[in-house]
Amino acid sequence: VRLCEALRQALEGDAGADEPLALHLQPIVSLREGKLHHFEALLRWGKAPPSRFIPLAERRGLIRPLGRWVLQRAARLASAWGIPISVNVSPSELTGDFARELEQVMREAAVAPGGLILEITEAAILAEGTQAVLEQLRALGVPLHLDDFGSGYSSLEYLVHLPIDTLKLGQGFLRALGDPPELSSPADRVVRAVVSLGKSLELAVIAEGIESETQLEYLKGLGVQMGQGYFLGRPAGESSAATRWGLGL
Ligand code: G
Ligand code: G
Ligand code: MN
Ligand code: NA
Repeated sequence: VRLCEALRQALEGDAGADEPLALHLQPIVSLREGKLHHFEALLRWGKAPPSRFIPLAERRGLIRPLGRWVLQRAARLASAWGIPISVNVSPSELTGDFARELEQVMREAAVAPGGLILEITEAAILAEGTQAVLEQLRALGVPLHLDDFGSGYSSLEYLVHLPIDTLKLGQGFLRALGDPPELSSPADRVVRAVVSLGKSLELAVIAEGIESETQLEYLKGLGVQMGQGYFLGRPAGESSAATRWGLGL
């Protein structure tokens, strides 16, 4: 309950809040040119890990205001920097008027179409009642990236029906491959199969969790378009990210 109260204060931007909310930004890089493609926004709140306070926010009915805070902040950065930013959304956010609220946030911050990207999980797609919202988001032209692809219960059917643009290949694949990646191993075969699935469905692929040059070279060799991971850039606060990537703040 105390943690919940503290989170509420942080959300209200209370001067009394011990720990303010902050966004960290991690680059997603196009592998061929090594160029920044967009940033993923990762919510930070003091030392508490998101795996702790996001479920708390969900239980306590704070996930909508928290998600809104993230979207507004990300929208302002995307607008100021002229770089798209992807935002993680929980299944419970994709209900009701979410699409209209997002449209309003984008309008207020004057974000270009495509300037805000949503990262959704397989759980969100399978959850009751999210389909209508996903269709509305499609109608608005909001890019949808499927996060942690391959880590849950993939029902491949939805890839054909849903307005997804991009698959984010979960870190588990690179972990399973070993470093250097072991060719012809089961993990290698699965990764190749997923990359070719992406190609045939005309979905871009982002490989997550790239931690070394050998992993990067392996993925480039497979024709994976984009990557994310400590080797390409760690998550950093707003001003560090702006400095590192030469963006005006
Ligand atoms: O770097 P990292 O520990 O921050 O992220 C851990 C998890 O928290 C990831 O699965 C990520 O998707 C999730 N996460 C990070 N920021 C947000 C956010 O703003 N909203 C939601 N719903 N999840 C987030
Ligand atoms: O679930 P999602 O993909 O949204 O979570 C992203 C998480 O992955 C964040 O916690 C981020 O800090 C973490 N992350 C990003 N790059 C790497 C990496 O190269 N290695 C590891 N171990 N974690 C990473
Ligand atoms: Mn993500
Ligand atoms: Na992910």
